[in-house]
Amino acid sequence: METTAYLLEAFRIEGLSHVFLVPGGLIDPFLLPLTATDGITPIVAAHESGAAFMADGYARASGRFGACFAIGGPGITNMVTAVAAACSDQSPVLVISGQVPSAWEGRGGFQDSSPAALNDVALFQSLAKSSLIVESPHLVRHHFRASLMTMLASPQGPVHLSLPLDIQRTDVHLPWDKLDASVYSPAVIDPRALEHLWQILLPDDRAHTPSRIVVLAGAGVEKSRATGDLLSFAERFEIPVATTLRAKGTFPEDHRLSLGIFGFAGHRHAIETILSGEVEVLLVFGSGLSQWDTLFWDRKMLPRSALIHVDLDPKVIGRTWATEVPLVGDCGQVLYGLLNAEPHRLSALAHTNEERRTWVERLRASGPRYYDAEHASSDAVPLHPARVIRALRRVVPRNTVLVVDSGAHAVFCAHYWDAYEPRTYLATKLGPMGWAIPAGIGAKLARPDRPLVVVTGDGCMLMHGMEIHTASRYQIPVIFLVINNSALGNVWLRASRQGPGPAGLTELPTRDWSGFARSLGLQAATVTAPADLEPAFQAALVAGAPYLLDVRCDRAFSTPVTPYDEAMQEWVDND
Ligand SMILES: Cc1ncc(C[n+]2csc(CCOP(=O)(O)OP(=O)(O)O)c2C)c(N)n1
Ligand SMILES: [Mg+2]
Repeated sequence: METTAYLLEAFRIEGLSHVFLVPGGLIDPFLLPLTATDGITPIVAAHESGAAFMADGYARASGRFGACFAIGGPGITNMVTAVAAACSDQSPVLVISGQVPSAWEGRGGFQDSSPAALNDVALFQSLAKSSLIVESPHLVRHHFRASLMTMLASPQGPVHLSLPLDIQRTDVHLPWDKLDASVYSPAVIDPRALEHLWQILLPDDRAHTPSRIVVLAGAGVEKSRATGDLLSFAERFEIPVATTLRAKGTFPEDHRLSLGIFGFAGHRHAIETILSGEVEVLLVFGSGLSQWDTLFWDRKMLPRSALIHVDLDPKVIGRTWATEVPLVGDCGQVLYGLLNAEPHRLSALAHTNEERRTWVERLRASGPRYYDAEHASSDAVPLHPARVIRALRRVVPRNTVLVVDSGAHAVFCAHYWDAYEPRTYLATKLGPMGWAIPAGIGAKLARPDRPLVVVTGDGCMLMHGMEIHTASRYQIPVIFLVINNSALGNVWLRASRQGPGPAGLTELPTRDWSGFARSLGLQAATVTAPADLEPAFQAALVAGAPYLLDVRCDRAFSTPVTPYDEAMQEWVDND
């Protein structure tokens, strides 16, 4: 079988349904097999960054991996930001680029970006987990398999494989054996560390048994598919759960034990509880405890008795805070270990359930979960983004996937949208503007069974808005909600405090994004009045076709980040 057909067949065996590309001479041999591999549908994006962002969105929504193709040289360099975003979020994305024939390397050939010329393999070595060129037909299967293993092993991340044209045309004779998850992500946990954890939860001196235990769940819980076990653990022992923003949806945000988000854009219940000084044990599952996840490294989050930190990446344990119990391993394994402990331990831990239940009830009764909760019903015209997001949440089904871009709109989504399941709230850590537009398309292809809404800004539309054309071309029913505030809003909020000159640099002319969408074959509507929001969302939902809503908002509303800003100020003052 030819290399190109072989790789696509391997993708099919690994469970992919779609791959993303922009064609070109250096990947011409893929064209025929791309249209002739049962079960694999190729999606041609407008721009290579779009193709790679789509693969990233596909990976995040599916829990499998994403694959994209580009020519070497200008095609693959267009993917740099997308690979950086996948790297920051440990998203498994395979980038395959074509290359001039091996015998032409460095000899002045058109678009030669081989190691003897522009060297795109070296370019991606600093961004991807691996970046290899296949230099011999004997290495096709080996390098391909090694790339997939590297991509899928924890912590996951993007990989790049460069295939010269002569290699694309050679034959591979070995069969493809489906990769075994127990090989690339073995379930290992040190039993001594688990024992140490039990000693903290149930000390020999029972008089000092902690009752105020809180879980802070990060993306590691989602990656290890441990959300069910986290729910069981919380319910069995009445333990309140906060998530990081990145892990939004890992714990249902309307659950009686949910505190919401802790950290950037976080919720009042989570922030006030974790900073209260009342927490005795803080169990952190699968979070790198980054600047955002720690409310700007706020020391007040440290518990009275013990910080327990579970993560697959040993580098992040102890990076931010000293840790009582460092547990290197898979969150799912640790939760399983806790839930399946000896019966006497389980009943001893449950002894303090009643105390926790009253504590959590008090926390939740202390006031609204949201900061500035009244903004969600604002009648302002132009519209308040908080009102837009709450109205959207009311209209769309519970299982909707929200894909969120970069800007002030992202902060309103983080705070005012509620997510109930893992992989239903997709956003990046790196924050490349425009990511959500193509990532949403990839995510919808991975989860065709669910409604999918992309929330983006007018600035983001200027960067990658052209990809709505791809949704239209393939009739992929994504709803694109543009928070159109005639500004690079997030930056404008800061710049406007410096005067009209700086503010002017961040203002944008008001554009008719509905008109733009219609010109590309989408259905579209412009919303200017609060009362029109819900009918507009209903119409977009029933259309069953790509749809753009241009929602006119005021840029002057500040984002719900007051506690974060205060924590930042304290940090600046003290250090
Ligand atoms: C590629 C890239 N360039 C610049 C930035 C810095 N930045 C972050 S948010 C933002 C403005 C986004 O504007 P818009 O899409 O209109 O969203 P809004 O803030 O108005 O909601 C900018 C310029 C970025 N995150 N990514
Ligand atoms: Mg804007």
